Amino acid sequence: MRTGEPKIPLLKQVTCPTCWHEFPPEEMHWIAVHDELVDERFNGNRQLRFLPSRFTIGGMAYDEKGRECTEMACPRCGNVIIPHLLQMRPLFLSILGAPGSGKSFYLAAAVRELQRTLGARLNIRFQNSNPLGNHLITGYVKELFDHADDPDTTVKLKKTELDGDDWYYRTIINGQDMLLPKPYQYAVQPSRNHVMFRDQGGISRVLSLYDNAGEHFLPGSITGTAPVIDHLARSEALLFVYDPLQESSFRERCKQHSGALDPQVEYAPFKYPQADVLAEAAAHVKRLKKIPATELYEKPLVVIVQKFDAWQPLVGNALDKLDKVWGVDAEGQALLDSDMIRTISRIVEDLLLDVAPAIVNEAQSFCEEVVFIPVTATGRSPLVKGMDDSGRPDLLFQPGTLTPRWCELPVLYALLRAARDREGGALLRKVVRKPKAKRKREGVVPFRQPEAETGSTEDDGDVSAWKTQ
Ligand SMILES: Nc1nc2c(ncn2[C@@H]2O[C@H](COP(=O)(O)OP(=O)(O)O)[C@@H](O)[C@H]2O)c(=O)[nH]1
Ligand SMILES: [Mg+2]
Ligand SMILES: [Zn+2]
Repeated sequence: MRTGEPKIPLLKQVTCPTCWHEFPPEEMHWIAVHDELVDERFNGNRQLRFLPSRFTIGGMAYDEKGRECTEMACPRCGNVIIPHLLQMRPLFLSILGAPGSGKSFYLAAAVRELQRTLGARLNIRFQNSNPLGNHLITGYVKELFDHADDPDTTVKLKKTELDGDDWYYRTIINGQDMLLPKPYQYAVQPSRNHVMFRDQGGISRVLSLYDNAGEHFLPGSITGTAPVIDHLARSEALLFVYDPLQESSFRERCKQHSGALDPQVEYAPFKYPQADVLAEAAAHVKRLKKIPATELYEKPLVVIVQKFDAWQPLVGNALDKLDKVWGVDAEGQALLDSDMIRTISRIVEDLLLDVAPAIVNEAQSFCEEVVFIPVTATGRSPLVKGMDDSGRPDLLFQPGTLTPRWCELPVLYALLRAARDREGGALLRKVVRKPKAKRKREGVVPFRQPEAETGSTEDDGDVSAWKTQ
């Protein structure tokens, strides 16, 4: 850490984001560096994981051949534990949804938007905590958002596999082969201008995101040795990616509106029963949490209504206020207008109730708090170029031409609720509106809008003065 950075104390318990084992830091294993030191527990396929007894002055362990180690590992599953997890509490966020709903695209766009906006405009540092472990997402972001030298290049993302090593961690626990989901980890901390910079221990978090193959959420696909979706029960919020274009009623409604149609409206490459996928996830969470089927789950469910670019004609500009729901106040506190998010959520919910009500009913019978957030990961329709191996139209995009919208909001919504300390400090705070007349009398601190997007620090009059809660 640079000098002048506040010291964050060590946590009393570390949580492994791969197998969710909780253990005190003194039980941490280290990964041997010397070639000859392999781990019999993993059939000799991995470097030895061990409890060290000798350390360098800098606090690194020595392996038994005297080599200095740099990486730590979970004593249960053996996967790498990043140093941030010793100091910052984890915040698990599960991304779930049917195959083809746009989860991988969403994840890439969300990470890219969070990287661009948090540091520059919300006084929050969003750091890639695990460059090696996050390489898949970094690759997605690069593939979709980096301009290619050749303007005719088109790309698509690799399909998330059911058991590929890029997505899952294969290990042996108590002699049993296990397939565990890989977390993608990012540290979120207040930056220098944030009001909580000097006191950030309790509000900084390591975000752990999971990208499963959609098939894992289909009924009957979960087994005891592949608890690949058990992260659902650890999550602070469940992010359900819903693709309205998979519903024939929704496609019909889109066709009634003029304008260029997304190829996925003309022909849906995927048509999964998405409400059933959510129902299966709900049943799984309730089983793990031992909640009766009739009770509601306490964590929020964010239904991410994907591919907004394609269904935008159904709502016109009614959702555009989402462009201005975050900013910072005069003290540097990051703010989120969750009331406005809920207002927009009701518009989206009404549309779904009218056109494809099953998903709304399922969501309402799962969680106490449900919020519908529209997003587009691409801002535009894909191009169709022939057929793929499974006989579906091959959907491609020109890299560097994508313009995501609102993809950061589901994560900010989860941070608003979860990144808080016991003394009332918060990484993000909810803004409360005051009646206009009262605002004038009290001269409340104006809310600073994201300047690059609005081109001014003035609001459109509706939210001219904000106050934190
Ligand atoms: N129109 C539109 N299409 C999208 C968007 N995001 C993804 N898609 C399309 O949906 C397909 C499935 O997306 P993907 O992220 O691979 O789905 P996953 O199986 O849920 O991970 C992609 O091939 C894209 O063509 C979006 O924001 N807008
Ligand atoms: Mg995927
Ligand atoms: Zn573990």
